[in-house]
This record gives sequence, structure tokens and C-alpha cells, in this order.
Amino acid sequence: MKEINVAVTGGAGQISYSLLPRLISGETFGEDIKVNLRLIEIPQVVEKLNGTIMELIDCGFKQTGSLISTSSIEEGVADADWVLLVGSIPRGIVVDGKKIEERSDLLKINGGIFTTQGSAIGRLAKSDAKILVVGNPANTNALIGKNKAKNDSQQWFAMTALDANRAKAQLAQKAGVEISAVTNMTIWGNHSPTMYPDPYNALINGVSAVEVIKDDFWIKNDFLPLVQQRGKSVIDARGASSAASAANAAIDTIKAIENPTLEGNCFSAAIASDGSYGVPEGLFFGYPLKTNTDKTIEIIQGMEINDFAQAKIDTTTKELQSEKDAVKDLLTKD
Ligand code: NAX
Repeated sequence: MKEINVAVTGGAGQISYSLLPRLISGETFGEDIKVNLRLIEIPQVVEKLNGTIMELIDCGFKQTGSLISTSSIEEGVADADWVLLVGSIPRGIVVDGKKIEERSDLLKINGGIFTTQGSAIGRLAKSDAKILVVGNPANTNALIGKNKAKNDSQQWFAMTALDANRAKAQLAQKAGVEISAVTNMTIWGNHSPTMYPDPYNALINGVSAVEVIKDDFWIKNDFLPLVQQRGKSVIDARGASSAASAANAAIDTIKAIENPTLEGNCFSAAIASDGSYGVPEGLFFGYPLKTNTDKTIEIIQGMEINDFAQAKIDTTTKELQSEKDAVKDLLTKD
């Protein structure tokens, strides 16, 4: 069997608990690929991974390769084909006696983590490694990580697929169709409440979702905030942030990157902007993406952007720009 190496940070967290079995079950990378898993945690937590590893062994998947736990990012990412950066410090935690409530503090603390991780990935992961950032603030963490990796043959992504799945589910429910009828869903911009889930270019059975739904008020006043605030609604209801659906979205993203995109469809993830759609170069921005048959990834051009959409794209661009400004020290120092 061909083998691949997959590193996951935050291996003992709640997303990983749903994610890890699906990485080694044959579902994500294919039935005929053995997955060597490297689970990375902070030193205080790393021992807990022994229990996780016991459970992964007990799943008994034939695609399971070696299972390693470590608190060393260098050991974890060495020779990795895929790196899933799930671990980060949540809002509300106390660090050095201070409760971290502000997004700017969160940006700096998690940004610090992603400088070290980015540098290790750039030096030690495979030259064609793919890196998916899940830990928040995902877009700006990816910006910092890629900047420190200094390895342009590796490809960095930040996850917006959960937002896309949430948006598809709402459109399908409203239109009374199966979710598989909804395609071409783009989340523009940041994985934050400023994101723009695009109902104009989304298709329901091949027709623009807004034309099928024919309810402009619902689209603008219900659909958008519902998707933008869905993460908070889950936290309010569950007392914890989305985990199973986040893990599912990470699996969806890996599959979308590993397999050619069907004609007329796209998938959602944030990548470093090349200036497309007027977004400043380098910002990690949610775009409509396509995987070509040669496995290259491109931003789909020519999506229709009306005035309403442009205003939303401008807002989320502004937020990402201010996040970048807040971590500028981390982007410049070596
Ligand atoms: P948990 O708090 O359950 O787990 C996070 C784990 O990361 C902890 O076990 C912690 O010890 C570990 N960790 C912290 N710093 C680390 C480091 N430097 N190296 C290795 N491990 C480290 O969080 P969980 O619910 O699993 O969520 C993980 C992250 O995903 C959070 O930042 C969360 O905000 C983010 N999310 C992102 C989503 C997205 O769509 N992009 C959606 C879901 C989720 O909110």
C-alpha cells in the first residue's frame, strides 16, 4: 500500500476526536492508502493522546499506519504530506493571568503559535505538502504560517468549508430540495461573521439560488446572518463550539483538494490572494476554488459580483486587512 504522512495539531481537542478516525478509515485519502498519523499536542496534554491512539487502534481500519504522539512540532511535521493545524488557544482562556477576550489578543497569541509551526513546516514537511488551518482566527493564522514557512512549493489553506456546508444546508432547506442539489457555493473572505456566503452564484439544480428561492428579503435578512452567526448559535445551544461538523468540513476540504472539481462546481477555502477580485495580494481570502486534473488549484474567475456582493466583499477584506495590521510584527520579524 502507498503510505502518506498526516500531522494534526490539537490532537486531543474536540474537533480531532471526530476527525482522526475518518483520516485513517480509507474514507478521506482512499481505500488503498495507508495513513501514518502524527498527533501533536502541547506538553501538558500530550499524554492524553495515548488514550486517543488506543481508540484509533481499536477502530481496526486496515488503512491505519503508524500512530505517533508528540509535543514537538518538528517531529510531528517531518516529511508530512498533509498538515492539519487544528490546535489553537480558544477565546476566554487565561494566559499569564489575563483572560483572553479580545480578538486582537487572540490574534497575537495564536499568531505566535503559527510562527513556530509555519517555520517547522517550511523546513521539514514535504516540498509539496498541503497545509489546512482550522484553528482560529484561521485566515490570519494561515497568513502568518505561510509567511514563516518561506516555502512556495507547499500550499496553505484556511478552512471555510464548514461555512459553505452551513450555507448549502440553509438554501436546500428553504428551497425544499436535497442538499446535493446545491452546488457552486462560495464563502468569500474571512472565516468570521463578516464572511459573505454567496447566494447569487450558488446553484440549485443548475439555476441561481436567488432565482429559485425568489425571496430577496429572506436572502439578505435571514440567510446571510444565519450562516454568519451559525458558529455562535451552536455554541449557545451546545455549550461548546462546532466539532463534528468542523471535522466533517476538514474532510470535505481534503477530498476537494485531492480530487478534480466537477465542471460547473467549485469548493470553498481561503488561500493567499493573487489579487483576484480586487483583493490585496497575500491576504488569506475565501474564494471559489477548483482542483484541476493535474492537481493544481486555481481561483475560479468570472463569478458575477453585483453591488450588494461587492459591498460585502469589501467589508470582509477590510477586516482581514486590519487583522493583518494587528499581527504585522509577527510577519516582519524572523
Ligand atoms: P479544543 O479546545 O477542544 O482543542 C484544541 C486543542 O489544541 C487542545 O487540545 C489544545 O491543547 C491544543 N493546542 C493548543 N495549542 C497548541 C499548540 N501550540 N500545538 C498543538 N496543540 C495545541 O478546540 P476544538 O473545538 O477542537 O477547536 C479547535 C480550533 O478550531 C479552535 O481554534 C476553533 O475556534 C476552531 N474552529 C474553526 C472552525 C473553522 O471553520 N475554521 C470551525 C470550528 C472551530 O470553531
